[in-house]
Amino acid sequence: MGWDAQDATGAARYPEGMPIAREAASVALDSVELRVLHLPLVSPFTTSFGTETVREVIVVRVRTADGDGWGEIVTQPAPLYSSEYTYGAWDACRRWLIPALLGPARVRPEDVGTILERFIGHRMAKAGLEMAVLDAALRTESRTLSEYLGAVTDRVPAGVSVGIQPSPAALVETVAHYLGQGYRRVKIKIRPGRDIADTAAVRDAFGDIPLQVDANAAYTLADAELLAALDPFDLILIEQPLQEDDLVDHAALARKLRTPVCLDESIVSAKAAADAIALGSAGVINIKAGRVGGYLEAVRVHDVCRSAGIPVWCGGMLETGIGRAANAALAALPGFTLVGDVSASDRFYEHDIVRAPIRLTDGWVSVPTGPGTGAEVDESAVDAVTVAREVVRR
Ligand code: NPQ
Ligand code: MG
Repeated sequence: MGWDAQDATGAARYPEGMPIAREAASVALDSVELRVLHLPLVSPFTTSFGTETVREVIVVRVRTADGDGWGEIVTQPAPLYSSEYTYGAWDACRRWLIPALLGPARVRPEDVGTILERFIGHRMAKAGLEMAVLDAALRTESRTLSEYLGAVTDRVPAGVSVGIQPSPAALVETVAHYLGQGYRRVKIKIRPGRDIADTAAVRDAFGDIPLQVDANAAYTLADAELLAALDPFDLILIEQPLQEDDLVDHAALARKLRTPVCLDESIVSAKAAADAIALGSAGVINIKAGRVGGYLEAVRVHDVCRSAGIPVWCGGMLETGIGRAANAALAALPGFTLVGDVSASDRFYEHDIVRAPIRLTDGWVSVPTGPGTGAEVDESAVDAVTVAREVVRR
């Protein structure tokens, strides 16, 4: 590497503007198509910020002189997990991001971030556009996303994220169901009032299984003593206990807990990861390409963490088969030493929009071997769940 992983203070640093070693073909974009899909969930998914019964998601199709590429914008209908939301991303894409992308005659995937850099935020929107360009570019070269990103394995262990259930007893039943399917690590969602007893119920029922909890920012530093009551359960980690912008409070909390603190919502870039590591706010980091603005920035987060000795795992956003394939490729990078929220499509969907939905084999997910993301989109399946569509042309 041409840069120092650590500065004089020992803090992880990632220099601005460092050229990326990986390089894919450029594509000549003709148009970008956006669709809002409504994909029914097999069961409601409840977190500390609410319940979803339908996955509203945006898929992106870029059309190029040499073929199409598909991406996915992982926003939710309302700005509850992050400030982004479906029709905010939609508007940012049609009004600003896509016209900027259609400016140059040709774009390489590595250029997308730079072209969109002057627009602040909107990382999930940018990530979905970059994914579609990456998919199109890699397909022209018959290259896989996993090879391009630097994957080192051909399968990744599958973990499951279990939403808040009506009762601790119902949670035990639900967890039993997923363990029966072969999942190798369980994450349960917690919120104030549904934390200690739920965690205790799962430990009591299943003993020593690999277990972690996700609070989705539902607590404050004043809850430190309560959260310390999770320590005896020997959890792998507690994910995002405090608000997105509470890096200093997360550092204070981490000093009071034996359970490692993992950040999700707070880590919006490689710079944010470096800052969190420098402050002692995170002993573990969850990487989601959407949250950080794309798979290329996700690799930069991975690189920062790996240099600093911080373990990472691949998060999930209830992706369709498109994002699910890409996540399996990302999770195969060497720094992903913890089991991620990499689950089978049927964890969330009865009918995915791809021809070969991600499935489990003995608790593992295969890294896709087809060109681009490796996902082959079933256009009639997409049509059947499309609720809005717009094509932006140059
Ligand atoms: C997390 N995901 O790690 C999230 C956040 C999340 C798999 O636990 C609809 C669409 C509902 C995306 C609920 C998992 C969602 C969503 C939660 C993402 O924090
Ligand atoms: Mg999370």
